[in-house]
Amino acid sequence: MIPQYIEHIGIAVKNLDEAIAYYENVLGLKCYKIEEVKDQKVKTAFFKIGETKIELLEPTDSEGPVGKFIEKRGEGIHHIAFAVDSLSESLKEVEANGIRLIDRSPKKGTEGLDIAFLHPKSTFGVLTEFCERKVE
Ligand code: CMX
Repeated sequence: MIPQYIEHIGIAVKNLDEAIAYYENVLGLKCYKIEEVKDQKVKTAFFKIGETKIELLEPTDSEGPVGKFIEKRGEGIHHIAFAVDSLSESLKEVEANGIRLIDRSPKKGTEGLDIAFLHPKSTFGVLTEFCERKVE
């Protein structure tokens, strides 16, 4: 299992509109999609840079994962997501190496991806996501 590229970087923000204005007006990137993910209690905005995306995450509920993150640690980088060939195989492999999984099996994420998270306490403080693009 070797991650192929950085699929996206998730960034927790308090206010999506204000953060989008920075990425668009200061950095000159273009937001191509805004999507609410009810399960994860977030509203997301996406930008593309090469193969990698920036995913802005605004909490819709202070008790959701991003709401709790901002409350405890403030705004900033929330997670890094690696594209992998086979999500289920990758999860088995990292678990066999003693890494704590948050998700034992793939979940449906945004952008048509199957996703699963590794716990930041066993990945040197970085919440890590694996993503696999399903052929439609
Ligand atoms: N990065 C690094 N460390 C993090 C973290 C993050 N994003 N979120 C929490 N932590 C830390 C906490 O600060 C805490 O550290 P300390 O004990 O040293 O204070 C530790 O991890 C455990 O925290 P916890 O209170 O036990 O657990 P939480 O209830 O805060 O949950 C986590 C943390 C990662 C298990 C949970 O947020 C989770 O399951 N995340 C996966 C789903 C997710 O993040 N979804 C949002 C994005 C969705 C999307 O991309 O669409």
